[in-house]
Amino acid sequence: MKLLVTGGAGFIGTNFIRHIRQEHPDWQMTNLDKLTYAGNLENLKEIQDQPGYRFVKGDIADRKIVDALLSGEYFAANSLRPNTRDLRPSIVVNFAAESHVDRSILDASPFIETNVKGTQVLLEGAKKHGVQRFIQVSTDEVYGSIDRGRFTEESTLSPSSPYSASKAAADLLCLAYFKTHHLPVVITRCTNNLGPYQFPEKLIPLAITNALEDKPIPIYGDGLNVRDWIFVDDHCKALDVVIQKGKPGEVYNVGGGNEKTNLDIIRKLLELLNKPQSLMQFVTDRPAHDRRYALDCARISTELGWKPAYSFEKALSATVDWYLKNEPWWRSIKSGEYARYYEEMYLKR
Ligand code: NAD
Ligand code: TDX
Repeated sequence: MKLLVTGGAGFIGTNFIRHIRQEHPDWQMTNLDKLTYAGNLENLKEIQDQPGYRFVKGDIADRKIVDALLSGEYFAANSLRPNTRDLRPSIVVNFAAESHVDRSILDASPFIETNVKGTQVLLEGAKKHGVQRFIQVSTDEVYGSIDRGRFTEESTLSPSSPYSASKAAADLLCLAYFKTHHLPVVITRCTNNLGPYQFPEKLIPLAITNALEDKPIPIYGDGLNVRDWIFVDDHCKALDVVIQKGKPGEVYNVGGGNEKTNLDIIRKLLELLNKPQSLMQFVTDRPAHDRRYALDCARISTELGWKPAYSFEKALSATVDWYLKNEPWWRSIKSGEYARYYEEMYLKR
């Protein structure tokens, strides 16, 4: 297997690259990442010099670099080693995205550029160079909010934020390339991930790290919004199965089966960290804040035999442990450019 992984220096991409190294050491991987604020090569330090893995800094919306990578010319031009000529990827796994809803409310432009245009550039390159499987890593947010019941893969797309609208647009482009050009695209729509290496702008790492610094944890609205949480390892295992057995043109919902309100989570985290509940601070709600996400994941379990292994409790305590043990990782992020963004976001509320 020869994979082009995009956005591999971000949260889920990092965990995925580590998972593949562990489970399939013979698979070749090229990681194309623009290294935005969310990309961090520190995450892959132990892997960076291993044979079979290489990092390329670049933008998925840049036709030239995508074309050079998917044709294999990039490797021939950049290395004297003759065996690198044969590194033309047969599989694309597209994680690269602007991924934070709050940022998409402040400025949607990078979301359109990367999530929509970038995906289209990758699809076009994949079509031109005969890629055998194109995995689009999508999200449950494309369906919008649901008060009762669960979304199936056939549910209508009804995104609420510029982020989820850009992901829905990308999904529709992927399906159009399947129908029009028979490009073997498979889409996964996963619920909220938690685990190591998540950028501390997202609820769980933000709450853990703020609590460790005795800083208030902002709770949007009444804190009763519900998300279904999945440990990132379980998501990576689902993607591994989809790469090997997913049906072209198909969409697979991927969920952890752990519906929690934001308040449930923050209360539990403060308990685990032995910090006072008074650190919770209710702030103005996020505009168009989806009330509840819930997925029916029967297709991936019955057709591909995948099921999540982690309970929410196990996932949360593994995540807390990781942040406790990796303080320099999150401290360097929180003391840099991100600190200014956070102050601005938080003071606005
Ligand atoms: P992330 O923000 O942590 O990482 C995104 C990565 O993409 C970063 O390394 C960044 O540098 C890179 N990137 C951004 N723009 C790029 C571009 N134009 N070209 C190349 N690289 C670029 O995101 P994440 O949480 O790891 O999410 C990965 C994917 O999974 C996204 O597509 C997201 O929509 C999807 N997803 C995330 C979750 C979640 O809970 N985090 C759930 C479901 C689906
Ligand atoms: O400070 C906060 N306070 C708060 O109450 C933050 C950052 C979030 N929240 C709430 C909003 C949501 O109800 O917590 C919930 C989770 O928020 P996020 O961590 O921002 O995630 P969400 O908006 O649910 O989207 C995530 O899951 C789906 C990822 O960011 C997306 O990339 C993925 O597609």
